[in-house]
Amino acid sequence: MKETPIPPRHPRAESLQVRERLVQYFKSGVVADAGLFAHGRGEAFDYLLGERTRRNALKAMKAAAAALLTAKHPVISVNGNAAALAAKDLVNLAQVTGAKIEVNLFYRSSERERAIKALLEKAGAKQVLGVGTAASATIPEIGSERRRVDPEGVLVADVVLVPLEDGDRTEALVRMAKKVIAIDLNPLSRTAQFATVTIVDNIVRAVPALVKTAEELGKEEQGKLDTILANFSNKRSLTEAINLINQRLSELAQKGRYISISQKGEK
Ligand code: PTJ
Repeated sequence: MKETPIPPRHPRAESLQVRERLVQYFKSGVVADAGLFAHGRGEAFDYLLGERTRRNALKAMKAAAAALLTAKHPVISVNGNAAALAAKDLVNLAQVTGAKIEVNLFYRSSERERAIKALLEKAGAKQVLGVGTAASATIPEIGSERRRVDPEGVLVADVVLVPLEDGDRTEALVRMAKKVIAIDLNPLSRTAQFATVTIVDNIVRAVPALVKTAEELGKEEQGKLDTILANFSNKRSLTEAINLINQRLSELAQKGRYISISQKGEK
């Protein structure tokens, strides 16, 4: 497949490289066509957040790691965008937390299921649930193809990580008394609003940071992890994220033009 080379000195090289990765995985059948739009929406919010991991996201990561580490049946649900952008880190997270990995798609097709499973296995996953006839259970509250889940995975899970979701399933899982961890750059999305713990950050930055947090918290006693989780308020965390965007926009609005072109010789 022909890739578009991104000049490394391009001022937006990192963002363009991530975009190119998604395009390539779209062409190879991992990412749904709607996944490209979803990414664009995420990019817009990342701009508003200043394209870096903020303090409220770090706090949410601690709560998320505590939830995964203290869960009886933690499951990481993987869709096309998540596999394309963070397969290796998601596999690492599963290893560190003892979580199972399940493929769960909104735009489900057996070809995409298999392509995502292969990508996860290439990244080191020993077992991938939810593929083919393994997704034999259903969550009746969900209208979409996401209702099909693995009886050994999401169905029996007490904690589910759902990076890049659509809100319906999050709502249904919370109604089923499961703890839901979301990674979503948009603090206003239904997923972000319904989840138990929302990490408002880019999946590309959030998952490796979550692995590190889980490694550190993995050394702590259960009591400490329970306290971290009990002290976390998603409402407060979302307020912080929305306030951050608000303040940042107010500051930038004062300046109007906030990027200037440096002249030759200037630093
Ligand atoms: O692979 P499938 O078939 O399961 O389909 C996956 C998509 C992403 C197409 C599907 O879940 C979907 O339509 O999602 P939505 O409703 O567009 O929601 C995606 C959310 O993820 C939006 O709130 C985006 O802001 C957010 N988002 C997009 N890219 C990123 C992101 N959040 C974190 N990191 C990103 N890189």
